[in-house]
Amino acid sequence: MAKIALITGATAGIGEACAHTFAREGYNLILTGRRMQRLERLALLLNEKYNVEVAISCFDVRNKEQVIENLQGLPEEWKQVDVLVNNAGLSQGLDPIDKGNYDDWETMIDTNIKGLLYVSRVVSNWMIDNGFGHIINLGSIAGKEVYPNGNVYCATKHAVDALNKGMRLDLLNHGIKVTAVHPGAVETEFSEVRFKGDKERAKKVYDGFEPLVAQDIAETIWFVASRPAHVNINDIVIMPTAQATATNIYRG
Ligand code: NDP
Ligand code: 8X3
Repeated sequence: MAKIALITGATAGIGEACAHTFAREGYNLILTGRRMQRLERLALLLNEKYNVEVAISCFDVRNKEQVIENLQGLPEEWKQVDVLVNNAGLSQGLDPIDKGNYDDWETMIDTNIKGLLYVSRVVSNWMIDNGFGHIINLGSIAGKEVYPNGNVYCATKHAVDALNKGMRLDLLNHGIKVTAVHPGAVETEFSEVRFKGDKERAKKVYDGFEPLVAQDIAETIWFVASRPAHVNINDIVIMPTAQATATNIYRG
């Protein structure tokens, strides 16, 4: 029987690249996100290209009831999840703490921390019942360092780092693997979302150096997921060669 990967935030960027990569490796997929049309298009494409089965679950990770209802509503056979990629996440704004936008703060905290928790709560129970599973959490270099005006986004990714460690401890006796993947700059829709659709400003983030692309992270996640059963990679930081720290980028 084909293995199953559940990928949150599969409508763009790293999540979408993970969907392609796991499908290429023969996994059936549960893909989630808020943009139904993108999910439908991707499901069709992956089914045709790789002959894998794809289930779609469209919800906002910030809405606890929606998360529980949609995931628990999946047919039982889809709950045999081998790999959960906790990828859905975002940054909003880049303001100093004294000028921070309350809505931005809440969106980041609700998505990156609470959303990840809601999904993990449901899926970790399936994994416990199944007796197997691997949770891969998308952290960030922002979860290892704090940079000017990154305040709340960095706090949410530090929380992911802590939750990653906590999950590993709590799920240890169930044989469930837990890994965090922490990327530096990856050119996706991330900066466009951070700067609320300002494409010019978003593009500048990646000016003058070669950033990572989503596929670089998807291949890393696949590497982590495909280690032998007795091997767990706890934590991995992956940066563009031109980036030494969150703010130290060599732009030629
Ligand atoms: P993208 O903006 O390209 O993709 C983000 C994904 O998250 C989308 O599929 C989006 O789907 C989903 N998402 C966002 N909010 C919600 C929500 N409330 N409910 C459900 N899904 C949601 O960004 P990336 O691919 O770059 O980001 C993926 C992850 O990687 C994030 O956790 C990010 O913090 C992390 N990361 C990114 C880095 C980068 O430089 N790009 C570096 C380090 C970490 P939809 O809008 O359809 O809901
Ligand atoms: C995304 C990378 O440096 O913009 O998590 O925080 S950074």
